[in-house]
Amino acid sequence: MTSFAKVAEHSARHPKPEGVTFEYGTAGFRTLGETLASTVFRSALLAALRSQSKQGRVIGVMITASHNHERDNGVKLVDPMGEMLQQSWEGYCTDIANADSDAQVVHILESIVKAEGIDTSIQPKVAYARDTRPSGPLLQAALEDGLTALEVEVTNYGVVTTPQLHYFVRCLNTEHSSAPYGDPTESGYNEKYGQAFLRLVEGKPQPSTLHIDAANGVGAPQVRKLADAIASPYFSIDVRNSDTETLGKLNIDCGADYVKSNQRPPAGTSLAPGGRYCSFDGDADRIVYYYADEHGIFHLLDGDKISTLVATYLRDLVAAAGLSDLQVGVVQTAYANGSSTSYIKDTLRLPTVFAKTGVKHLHHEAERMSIGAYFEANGHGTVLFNPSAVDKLQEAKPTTPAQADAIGRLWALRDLINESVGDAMSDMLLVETILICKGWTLAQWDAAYTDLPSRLLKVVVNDRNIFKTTNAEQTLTSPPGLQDVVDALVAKFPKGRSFVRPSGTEDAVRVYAEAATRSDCDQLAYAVAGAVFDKAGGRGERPAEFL
Ligand code: NG1
Ligand code: ZN
Repeated sequence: MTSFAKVAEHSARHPKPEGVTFEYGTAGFRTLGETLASTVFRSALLAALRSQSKQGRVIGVMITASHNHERDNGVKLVDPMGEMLQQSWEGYCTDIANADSDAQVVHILESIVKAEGIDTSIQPKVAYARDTRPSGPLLQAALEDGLTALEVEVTNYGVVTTPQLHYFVRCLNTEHSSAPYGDPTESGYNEKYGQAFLRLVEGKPQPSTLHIDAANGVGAPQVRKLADAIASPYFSIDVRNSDTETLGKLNIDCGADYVKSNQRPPAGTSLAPGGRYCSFDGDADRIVYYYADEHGIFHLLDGDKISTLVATYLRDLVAAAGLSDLQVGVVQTAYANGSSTSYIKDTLRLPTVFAKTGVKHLHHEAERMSIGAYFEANGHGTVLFNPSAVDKLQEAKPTTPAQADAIGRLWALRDLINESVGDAMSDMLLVETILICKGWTLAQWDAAYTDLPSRLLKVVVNDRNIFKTTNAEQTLTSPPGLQDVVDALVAKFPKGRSFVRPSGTEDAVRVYAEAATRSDCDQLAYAVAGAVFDKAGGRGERPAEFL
């Protein structure tokens, strides 16, 4: 029987900072690392209850702030199949993080036990890890104190990527099932993905070196271990921005978020024409590729380019396997470039839907498809095989060697993909596989369609909670009248599109715009951002670079 007797005493060691309100957002809690100890301690308590509510299955806890600044940190819970925490529990997280006293922390735990009908005699189990941030060790200690208070059975994975932790959780919970996901260790991870990769590429021409910008984060040591496990010229890599020791380097002037937001290579990287480059973010769940053409012009291959590449490849394989009733679909968010959406609909003729920002929303939409590829434009995404698709693959009776080969490749692809969550390393191996099999350069991959110029801006306002949206976050319902202003501005620009939504991870409002030309796009973006600033309580400097 789990007792809450020790909770108040342990909780007193991690006082909640005065005047701070915490919110479990799109990717868990995320804020200044130095303010997070109480929240991480309390997240440990909730992870224990969540585990008991899931009959003692393992719940994951990851301490990371992804692509954000090094002084930030965050914590999120991972559900038993490696997916994001069920949304109905996010409110509990927010409530307990904001509890004003140690007694209230205990009271909230008791009320969750009651509301969820939790059997507290079940042994709770939690697996946890952190990224390379300097505040990580202290927050980990707070987490461990919470786990000790509830006598949780723990597995500490140390410093690993976020998707590795998701993978471990899924492995731990399927270990003794009829479909074990894999060995729940780092070497099990490297083995599973590395072997699947080699199965798919062996016998094809070998690619040139891939230059990987690891954002000075945890992806650097981990991708090196992956390469050691693969130990093949099919995966020849050069890891840059791999300094996880020096303070102040994580995600600074490098990494997937920098490259995508600024649409330029990491600082200090000159791109050799024909060279192959990619960037991870600080916890290695996002990846973007890029190259320079013969004129030295930078070209970005973002999450939309990855999802179209992957969806095309899967569609062709499914057809080659003779499994025409297996439908490949694509899930995007409103941040997907308009050209990619048109390409999926009009050229690939595949079903596509828009989900709200945040991978949990995309993941749920993709679960509804036979084979669903979901990617955010920023490079976070993966592919899901619906259980009915897996059954069809199992029942498939190939009548030709070509069909048998395609079915074998679909199985190998399923092993190559981290289905629990978007994973820079697994996605990288997937992209590499497709490029190797097609014998394509990055420019050949890029040729499918041309992105419309786009711009993403941030506006700081007094209260971002007044911003409410509908229509997969593309239409504002509040503040009143602001959507009409956006619509009127959009109407002025050919191929114009713009939308405004509150960020789920930062205290700001995001403005996205695209249009037929760079100049139109920038004018539109800054006009919308200016309108948000003027009409909805903008703070600081008015966004007005071009007007
Ligand atoms: P917010 O801050 O809600 O826009 C950002 C990204 C999301 C997602 C989360 C989690 C954009 C525009 N937004 O969310 O796609 O990745 O962070 O990290 O890229
Ligand atoms: Zn990340």
